[in-house]
Amino acid sequence: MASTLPALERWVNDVAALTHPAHVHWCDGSQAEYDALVAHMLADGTLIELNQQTHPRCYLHRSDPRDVARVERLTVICHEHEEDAGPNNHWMAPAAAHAKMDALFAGCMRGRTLYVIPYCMGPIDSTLARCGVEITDSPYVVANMRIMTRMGAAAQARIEREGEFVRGLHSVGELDPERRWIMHFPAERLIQSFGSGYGGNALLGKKCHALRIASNQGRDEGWLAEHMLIVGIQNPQGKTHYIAAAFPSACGKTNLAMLIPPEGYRAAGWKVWTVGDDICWMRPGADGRLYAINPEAGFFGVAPGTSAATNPNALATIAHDTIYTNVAVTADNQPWWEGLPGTPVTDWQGRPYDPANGPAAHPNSRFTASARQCPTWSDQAEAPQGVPISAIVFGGRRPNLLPLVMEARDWTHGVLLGAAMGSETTAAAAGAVGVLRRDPMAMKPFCGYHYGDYFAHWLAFDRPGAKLPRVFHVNWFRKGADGRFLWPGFGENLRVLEWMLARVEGSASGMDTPIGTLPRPNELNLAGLKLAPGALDELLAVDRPGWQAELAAIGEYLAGFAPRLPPKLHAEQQRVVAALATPAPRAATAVA
Ligand code: OXD
Ligand code: MN
Repeated sequence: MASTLPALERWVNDVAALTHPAHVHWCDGSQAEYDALVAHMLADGTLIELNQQTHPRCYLHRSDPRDVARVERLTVICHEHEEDAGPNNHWMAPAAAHAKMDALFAGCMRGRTLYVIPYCMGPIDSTLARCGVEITDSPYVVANMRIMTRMGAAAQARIEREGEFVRGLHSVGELDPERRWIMHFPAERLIQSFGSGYGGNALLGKKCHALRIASNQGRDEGWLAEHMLIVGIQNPQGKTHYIAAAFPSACGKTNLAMLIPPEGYRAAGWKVWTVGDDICWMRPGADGRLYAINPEAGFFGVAPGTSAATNPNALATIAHDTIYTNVAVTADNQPWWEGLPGTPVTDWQGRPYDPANGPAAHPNSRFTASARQCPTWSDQAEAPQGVPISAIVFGGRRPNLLPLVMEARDWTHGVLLGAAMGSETTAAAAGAVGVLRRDPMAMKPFCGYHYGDYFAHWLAFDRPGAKLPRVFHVNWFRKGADGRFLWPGFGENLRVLEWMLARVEGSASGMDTPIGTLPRPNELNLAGLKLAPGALDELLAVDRPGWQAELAAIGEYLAGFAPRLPPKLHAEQQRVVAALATPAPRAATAVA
């Protein structure tokens, strides 16, 4: 018997009976097991050794070129009733989905090894953590799961103690895009993924469990599973505030989580601590504050754009013991992507590099590295109780209108700011890039139930005794008339975070406007920063006609969630509409 938990043993046996693997391997998560898997993958070409002098224990995986990103149109939430999945999800009836998946899985592991991966999302001894078991026929998935989760014997022991786990069944199948589905069965706490080896579709602990299934678990149990980084900002007095921030995929979460303070800040003693770069689980503590854990143990980050200038901490993190996927390589066999110095000789598909074929590295090429390798990894990241959150930040890629930063007047307004989030699409998902789409709380691809119910769940945290974080909205991507970014971003974003923390501590008054509280221009520390003339005014301006149109568009978007749209959220949108219709008081000079 491989497990003392009959339900786990039975499920593995049932899956083996359906898929007919040649071998079954229960993963213990040991280094020896990882090394053996890597050796096996090097031998069969799944992994390619990179330059071991410059990048010790780093390997490259080239995926099937038709399998390079999450596929939202094939990602399905199978609630019993379609209304429960909401207009924000693709839906299939559970019985139909099971029939489809059973047919795909039948005999699919013939000649392959079935790996059983027990894992824990979150610190192994945290009551906020939740466990799962992924079954897969991909050794690449096993190796990535070992980096991304607490995987192996300790997780299995917890599962056997608690008797509960999320089940995830994955097979690469034939990697045929026509035979690819990523199905979620929230009521059964079950995931089934077939036909893809790409991270977000195949490392089932990440998006499938920690967001789509966990959002359902969180709703049922009174917590939040969010697409957010968690970062600790330590001021020169030694006080650390933790901030959770939601941005859509490939909008800089990893960079913000590992931010390097500008020189003046460093000299003054500011420090930044990374707790997580992608997912955040939050729950109210006994003192009424929200406490957060990062359920992941590693980073599955977007490589292009990561450089010594943009994110030196990430570069240090991935200098060793890293799996690279779909990057290019240099003549001396180092990993390479757009944004790095040097020249690629081989592109992400293994072809001699030719600019006529497009970028050398795939725009969604990735690195997988243990969070422990990050120079700014927080000593609180393993704290079982989590870290208290002082501020929640929403943001997206908005070339115009949205100011650099604004603060919600209260929690309800904050929920509206999150629900109204929009962003230009990126390469993290298949489809057109650069198109504006609404992406509430950056959860559009990840919320495992009806958005209307999700907004209601958020609103419900505002209850007697709650000491909720302040809520902000930022826009690092605002462009001027010449099409250039108005704000330099990256480390300079700390200037904006400092203002937020001043608001949290009550030392900045801000300026009330109909859309929220903005910094007074003298409240942002701009010492040592060269902004283009007029840039700050533009970054902090409130374009009333533009906002009136935006609020109308938000209202129309939210109406799509009726009849489940919480009346309180509709009323809040109406309140802002009314505020925009009242003439600007003379003091609010930023309002045009
Ligand atoms: C990710 C994503 O991989 O959001 O984190 O796509
Ligand atoms: Mn993400």
